[in-house]
Amino acid sequence: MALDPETRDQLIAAIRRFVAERLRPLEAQVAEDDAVPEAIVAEMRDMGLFGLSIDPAYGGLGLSMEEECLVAVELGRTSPAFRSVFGTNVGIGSQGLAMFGTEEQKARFLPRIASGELVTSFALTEPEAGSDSAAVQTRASRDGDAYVLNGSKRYITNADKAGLFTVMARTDPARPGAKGVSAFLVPSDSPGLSVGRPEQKMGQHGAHVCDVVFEDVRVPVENRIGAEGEGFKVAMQVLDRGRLHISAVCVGVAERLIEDCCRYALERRQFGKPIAEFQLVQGMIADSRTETMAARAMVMETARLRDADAPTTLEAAATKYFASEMVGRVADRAVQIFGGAGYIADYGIERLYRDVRLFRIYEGSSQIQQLIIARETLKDFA
Ligand code: COS
Repeated sequence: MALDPETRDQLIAAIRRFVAERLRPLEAQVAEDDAVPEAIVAEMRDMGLFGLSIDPAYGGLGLSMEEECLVAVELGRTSPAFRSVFGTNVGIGSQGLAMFGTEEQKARFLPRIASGELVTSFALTEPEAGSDSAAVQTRASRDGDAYVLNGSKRYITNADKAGLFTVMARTDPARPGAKGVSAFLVPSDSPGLSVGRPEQKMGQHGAHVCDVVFEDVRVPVENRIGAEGEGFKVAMQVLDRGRLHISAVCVGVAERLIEDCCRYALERRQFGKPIAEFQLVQGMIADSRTETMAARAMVMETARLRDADAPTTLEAAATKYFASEMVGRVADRAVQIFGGAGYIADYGIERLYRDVRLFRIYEGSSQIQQLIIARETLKDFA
């Protein structure tokens, strides 16, 4: 544990209150405006949310993975767009640097990432490199004491707000797969870097994804993370961690949906009594509760393994696979329990139903998780 239990409980209680009192009332507005109000972002900075995972030596809270997951569950109890505001700083945008950066790189960037002054983004995906992330074509050619980046990235979360990108680019065109890829820290104001308009998405409105284009962008050699050719492994290890965090968010959304379903089922009357008294409705609530408990147990167990420095590639993939599919089923049952109201925007259930669909796609689709789980399992018997 990075925190003593009392401080941890206070932090979790403060976040639970913040979610209930400040974020939940704004859900519909954020979805409509496709933007999180700046006043809320400022409150998130003040609470230290941008630096949850960052070492206290650089101004973060330095939470353990288990603590971070407990916090992520709380943050899951509202629209996922809110967590996205600082999610890249806590996870995929900062962790390449935090885990593999030099002391000099960390001292240069992490304090501003932890405070939220600098928003970070993770630029791996490309038009032709989605699930096949080792196929990145963005080129980083060495030129004296710099690399020159050319290429484009797609669906990059928080790109429009980012001050710093972690970019995976090919340094060795002779090596087409994972081994030719290196990772770089690229400030967003680098000449030649441009960010496209936020995409219109099915859900998670308020969280933005954009294209990022590199045209002869010069990046100093000292901004490379790790050795040349190690960038793919950096990205994969960042994703191992990110997948666990996302799974915790899935648990939070599922718990929120169950709460909404129970309140509604106790209030809504049909055939002369609350629908909560009908066993077919109870069956749906029981299935949702059971699966959410199972996902929570997987998240916490995997987080404890990570905190004990055990390998968690298999466990993180299995947890992400189960938790993201689970919350899809829970959201589907929620629409069913709410019936007509579940399909009407005013109740917010259809919004969460659309929001959770993304969890089965980003940070590795369910099919990619299956592939990783099978590979890691077969490895033990080969
Ligand atoms: N941790 C450490 N190293 C890893 C790793 C991990 N989790 N996963 C792979 N590697 C290493 C491998 O050990 C291998 O190194 P060696 O050649 O030295 O043994 C290298 O990276 C290449 O790995 P692999 O051969 O498994 O690469 P593949 O091209 O087969 O791809 C998958 C692996 C499909 C698992 C990977 O591309 C992936 O996760 N894709 C989904 C990407 C994703 O999540 N995108 C979402 C966008 S980010 S929001």
